[in-house]
Amino acid sequence: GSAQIGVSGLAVMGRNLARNFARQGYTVAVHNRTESRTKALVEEFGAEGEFIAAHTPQDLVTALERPRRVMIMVKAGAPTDAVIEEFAPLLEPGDMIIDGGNAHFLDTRRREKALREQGVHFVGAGVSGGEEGALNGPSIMPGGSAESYESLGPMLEKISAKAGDGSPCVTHIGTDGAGHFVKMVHNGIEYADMQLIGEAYQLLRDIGGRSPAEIAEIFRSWNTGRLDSYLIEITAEVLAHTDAATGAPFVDVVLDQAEQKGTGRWTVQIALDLGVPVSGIAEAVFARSLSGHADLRSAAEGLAGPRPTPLPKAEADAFAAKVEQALYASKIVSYTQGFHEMAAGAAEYDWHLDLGAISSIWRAGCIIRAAFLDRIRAAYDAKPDLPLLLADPGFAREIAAAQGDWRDVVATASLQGVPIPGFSAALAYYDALRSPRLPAALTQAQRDFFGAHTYRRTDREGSFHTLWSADRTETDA
Ligand code: NBP
Repeated sequence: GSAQIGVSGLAVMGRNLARNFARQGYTVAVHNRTESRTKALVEEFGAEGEFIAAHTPQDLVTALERPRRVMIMVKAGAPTDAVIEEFAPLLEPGDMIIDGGNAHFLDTRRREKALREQGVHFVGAGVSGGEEGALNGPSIMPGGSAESYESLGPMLEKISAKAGDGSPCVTHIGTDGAGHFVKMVHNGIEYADMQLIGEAYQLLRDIGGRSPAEIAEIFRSWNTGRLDSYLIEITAEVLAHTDAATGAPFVDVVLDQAEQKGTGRWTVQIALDLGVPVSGIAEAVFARSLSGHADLRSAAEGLAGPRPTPLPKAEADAFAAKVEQALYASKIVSYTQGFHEMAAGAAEYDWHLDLGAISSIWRAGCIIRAAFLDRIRAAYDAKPDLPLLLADPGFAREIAAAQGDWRDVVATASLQGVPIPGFSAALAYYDALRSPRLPAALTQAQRDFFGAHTYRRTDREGSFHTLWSADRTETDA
């Protein structure tokens, strides 16, 4: 065979990735369960490069040079297993299967282990950036063996997005499921970013008294500063958009019930398993979930509480500046939590995650791309084992400067009855970490009281239990 790569699964993502490879000069063998998609790709885009249309998995494998690289881009879950089962018997030791779908990293670990026994490299690769990214350059997070990256890396570097400094937005993340794990956390952070932006919007609207078009202008100005990011940019575009049918601001005609495909939920589920407090990401997932409970929301209609009163015009600009501070500080917190989850995942699964390199491959090609990621990169460059991102001297200084406004915004929202779970959870996380004493001491005492769960003391080593139902003397546990 003469093709350098095969792509099986030619819905939006697979088709665009195949075109991206072809445009970069690779010969691409293409295959899809339903053959009409294969035909359509070659008919519509065949002129963009060298494609070999494969009727069957065997045809695809035959078309490939060795070691073979088969990228599968099908619906995550059972379809991925089905496609792996079709290809695996056709491959030889040294060949590679790359799963570019949104697989759960525990599935990727299982698949990698099974294929390794056969000598086939299985590369779970997170691919971010949606269909546009797939075509013009995604951020790619490949896991799998270091050996597979030697063969695959240069190709992925070619098709990947390039950061402002020209470096490719792909790096070998780590073995087995590391790539899909990091992609999962990326998506969790994306949920948090979107939630925080949503809260800023609601504050500017309900308390700031601004129209969607005015808020679009505010976001545009923020986008020239430290919040410069793709999500802020598209938020401004959405808010400036008018619904053609009604002439109303577009955002006002969209039903306010958010949906989700699951990666944010996974981020929180795994964080719970790892014991990592990702409260900001969790609030973002819960906020989507709450919005979708139309039944609960209508049952709550008319419950007591304030309705926000917009500030006088003269105060609105100052308020917007405070919201920017609160948004930025909360963003630092949600990235801190996401990076903590990656460090904990690395410890649990024995990966060597380079957190600075990971932040730098998110600078282009993915949904959370932002100027901010250069700052994170710099923080890990300065201190690769940084235990707490927000304690990096630069971020700590910015939070110190932002916190007065952050507290003001959270307090104002609370008094006015505007829900901002992301901003408040972020602030609570920050204050809890800073607190010299936490009520966890009381929790431990309660646990010892009702369940003899024991406690440790501040003044002596060891575990202790108080005989609560007897004479309340303390015993060594
Ligand atoms: P879909 O997730 O919609 O999957 C459709 C593809 O899966 C088609 O090629 C379909 O073949 C194939 N397929 C299914 Br469904 N069941 C199959 C089976 N049992 N055997 C063989 N093929 C099967 O495609 P997508 O939106 O292009 O996404 C592909 C992957 O990339 C997913 O894992 C997705 O989560 C991930 N992803 C998507 C985006 C995005 O923006 N859409 C972004 C990042 C990652 P058919 O044509 O014969 O039905």
